Amino acid sequence: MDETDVRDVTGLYREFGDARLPPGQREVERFPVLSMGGTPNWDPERWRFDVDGAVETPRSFTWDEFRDLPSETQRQDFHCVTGWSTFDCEFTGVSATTLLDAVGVESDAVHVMFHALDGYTTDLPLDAVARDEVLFAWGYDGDALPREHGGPLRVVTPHKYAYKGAKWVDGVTLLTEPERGYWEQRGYSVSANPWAEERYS
Ligand SMILES: Nc1nc2c(c(=O)[nH]1)N[C@H]1C(S)=C(S)[C@@H](COP(=O)(O)O)O[C@H]1N2
Ligand SMILES: [Mo]
Repeated sequence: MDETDVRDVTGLYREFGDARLPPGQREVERFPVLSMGGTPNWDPERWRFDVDGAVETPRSFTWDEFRDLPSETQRQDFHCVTGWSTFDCEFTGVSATTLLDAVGVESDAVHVMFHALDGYTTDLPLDAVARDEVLFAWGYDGDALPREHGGPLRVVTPHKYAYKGAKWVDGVTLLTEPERGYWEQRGYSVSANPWAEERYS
């Protein structure tokens, strides 16, 4: 990919802290795989990506329809709550702002739940989701996103610990009251700001 097509958002840490590497993290060279279970199967013909809840136009995208949404490539850092960070990942996909604009968020929406093919869920406040740097990514470093990293489609949240980025994502629900996702029900932070070390709640 042409360098000029990549938007570098690795400087977003300045919004949250002084150092690119958040406190208590160590940088790793390779991109580890961390999943609670196995890599789920997906069927491109039957796969649907559902956006529902407090939205003006609930949508159920086929794979082709989702791929037709405007997309971009960003260079991002990735911070796992277990203590490793990897820098300069190039993800290609649809930004959350693009997706939310496509469905129209209702005025009483305050929170978002992400759903995934492996049964994983994770939640964030709407204002933490409605950012250009939150990507629904299908590409990684110029190739299709590897299946173990969440292909065909995953969320990446460079401003949050990476458990906020659902791999194998297949749905998003806009909520009028907060609900807790898989790790959030098990004591992990809802807000998950790495520069404030919000690991547990
Ligand atoms: N569906 C799903 N998404 C998930 C997970 C998971 O187990 N299932 N693990 C989370 C955690 S804790 C991290 S650190 C990242 C790991 O992404 P990676 O395996 O691509 O490094 O995915 C997050 N998203
Ligand atoms: Mo993680």
